[in-house]
Amino acid sequence: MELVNVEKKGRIGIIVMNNQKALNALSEKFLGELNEAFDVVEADSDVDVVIITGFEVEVEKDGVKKMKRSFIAGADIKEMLPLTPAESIRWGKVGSDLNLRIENFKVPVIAAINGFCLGGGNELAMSCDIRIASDKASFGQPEVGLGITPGAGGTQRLARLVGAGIAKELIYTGRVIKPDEAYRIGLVNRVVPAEELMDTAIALAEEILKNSQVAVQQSKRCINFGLQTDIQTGNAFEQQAFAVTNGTEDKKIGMTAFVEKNPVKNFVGR
Ligand code: DAK
Repeated sequence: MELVNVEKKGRIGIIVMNNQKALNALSEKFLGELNEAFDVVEADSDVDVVIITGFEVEVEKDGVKKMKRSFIAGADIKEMLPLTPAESIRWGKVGSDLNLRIENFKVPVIAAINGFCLGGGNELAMSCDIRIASDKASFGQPEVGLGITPGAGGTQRLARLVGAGIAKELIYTGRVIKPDEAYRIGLVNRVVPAEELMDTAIALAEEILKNSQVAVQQSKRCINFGLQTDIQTGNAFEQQAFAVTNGTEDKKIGMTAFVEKNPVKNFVGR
């Protein structure tokens, strides 16, 4: 992969998007590499949480040093410009499918949003389980200003996350908002200083990793399923997950530790 790096820290897979020239704009090639990066972490059975973030490098222009960073500055406008309606369906499927893949990824995916998080970038971030923002990030769905609608779940996931009224305001205006507003409307879970972003995401991942991963993954399935159905069907689905976790070694480990007044040492993930 040229534009995406995959690193590993213990049981955390870290995907770093590194398409610096285009601020991580989502071209077909870049999306292909992002899929490959998810293939890598998916194939590694030791990885129980994934963090996805963007590049951050120091650059010098006219003798002045500054940080250049981006999460994803949207879908690649230069690639989209010549698309016909028919071509846009094939082209758009790659991005849409990747977001569904992330949303349904077996293990939790945390977006550590370090910079521009626009259009298709915000759509990808919203497909992640949890979003942590740097104070240098910016968010928006600016598609209508380019004459198109959001196309990779923006109208659907933004309305579900922040409510229809706020989603409509953001999408109709295309306004770009700062992290404090993103936090206020519930688009991100928290905002931290840029230099603390990765440590915060890793600490959060480690907090998740202390628990039973069967139970975490079953919880993820229940929440995602429940958001798309009525409460009775959602509760029935949850009952199934509860039954699954009641047959695991992790349940014995967790509950025995409680009853014997010991801390849980190690869950085994089954
Ligand atoms: N596409 C292509 N290139 C981009 C880009 C983008 N979205 N964003 C930035 N770049 C490129 C710039 O063209 C520039 O390249 P060169 O000119 O140097 O070759 C380089 O990155 C640096 O950008 P700037 O010079 O503009 O950098 P600044 O710091 O001045 O500004 C910016 C950064 C992020 C504010 C600005 O670049 C910007 O406004 N970018 C566009 C943001 C935007 O409108 N994004 C939304 C795009 S629409 C779908 C799935 C998804 C979508 C649609 C359908 N289907 C599944 C159907 C999504 C649509 C979108 O995301």
